Amino acid sequence: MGASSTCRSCGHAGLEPVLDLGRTPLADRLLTATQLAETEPVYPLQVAFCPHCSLLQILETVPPEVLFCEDYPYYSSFSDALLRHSRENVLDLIARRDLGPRSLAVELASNDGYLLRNYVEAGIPVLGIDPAEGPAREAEKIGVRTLNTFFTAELATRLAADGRQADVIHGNNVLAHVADTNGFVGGIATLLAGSGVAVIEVPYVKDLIDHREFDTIYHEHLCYFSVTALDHLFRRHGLYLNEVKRLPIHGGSLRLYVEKVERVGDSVKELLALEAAERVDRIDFYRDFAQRVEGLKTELLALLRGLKAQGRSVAAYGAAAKGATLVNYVGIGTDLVDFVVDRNVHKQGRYMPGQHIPIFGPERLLTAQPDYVLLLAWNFAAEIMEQQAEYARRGGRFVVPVPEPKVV
Ligand code: JHZ
Repeated sequence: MGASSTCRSCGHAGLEPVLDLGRTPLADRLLTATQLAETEPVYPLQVAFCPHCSLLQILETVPPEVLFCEDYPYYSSFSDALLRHSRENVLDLIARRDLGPRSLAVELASNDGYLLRNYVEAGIPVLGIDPAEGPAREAEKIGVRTLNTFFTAELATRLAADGRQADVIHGNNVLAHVADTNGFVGGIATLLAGSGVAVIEVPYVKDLIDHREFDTIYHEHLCYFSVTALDHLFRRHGLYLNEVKRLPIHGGSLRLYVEKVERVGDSVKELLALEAAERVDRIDFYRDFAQRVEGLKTELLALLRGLKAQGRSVAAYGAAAKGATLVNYVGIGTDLVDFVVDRNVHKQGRYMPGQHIPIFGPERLLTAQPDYVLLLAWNFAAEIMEQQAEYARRGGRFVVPVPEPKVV
């Protein structure tokens, strides 16, 4: 663990620096009141590009046990949009792949069972795998059988040896989180049945760069994928990226359909061509990113300071991991934002890392009625603004920070 100087995917040694976000605390390490007095661990957050396989990545690897095991506060089921998105994905796959009671659907990083529950409802056997204790317990409660552990190449070998190969393997927002990228993808190849499909979602690096989504960079996210980088990665393990869809979720994601048989479709060819045309596979594409991120910081600070100078009160919505990067990099403390609200009960009563902004339930927006709410979970802006219609009706306004800070 610690800092690496070689590419996480291909091992190339000449990584090119792209962005340095300084030393930041861990994004999901929300503090209890007693922890406020303790020194918080901080880690360097530097982003670099591999000119050999095109993978954008951070250099620091924080041990996964520190990031994901005990007290991991992220529970997928608090977003209705994510639940809908996952359900549609599953129903589509059941129909397309003709899945039934003799099939097996496995999810890597199954969290609280938000996705696999849809297979359980349809009578299709499932296995969830997730190292986070709290979410795994919730999954079991709703009937989603879950192994509370990390998915590794060894675990894949054991499951396959037990005759448990999967017809579908889901992996949503997990590939970027694993330190042993090749071990993980090799494990997918082992666990996947010959005719099976791995359906993997990752945030898309082109959206990150195009829309200045720098706040999605934190220590949990080790890699930021392009189709070009993914194609290299899967081929190394005898897997083929045959179909890809661009999705709006999380600020712009890719859904990848990966199989053992090579039949690369137009969707993949088109995105590979687009990336080549826009030079996503070259350092050029990333060169001015640091400067554009710096620009966003200046604009957002000016906006918030301006509101404060006019005597306006500001709160924030979403104790999201990305919110931690945003408040720490931009330097937003309780001088600018009074409190954060979040529907996730496991986050309420805690404090944002680094800036120590207190977290409450969303009802606080109506009792305190701040003049503005900074949307730290801007990726769910539509869902949140709809829920907060009453706050808006009473005159409240929202500030969206990304891609350019604006009041809506
Ligand atoms: P959210 C998550 O990151 C988790 P985060 C993870 N790190 C990852 O990889 C990315 O997604 C892709 C709350 N909320 O999911 C819930 C409400 O309170 O955008 C969350 O705490 N009310 C694995 O943490 C937060 O906002 C609502 O109506 O950056 C959103 O966090 C909704 C919709 C959300 O991302």
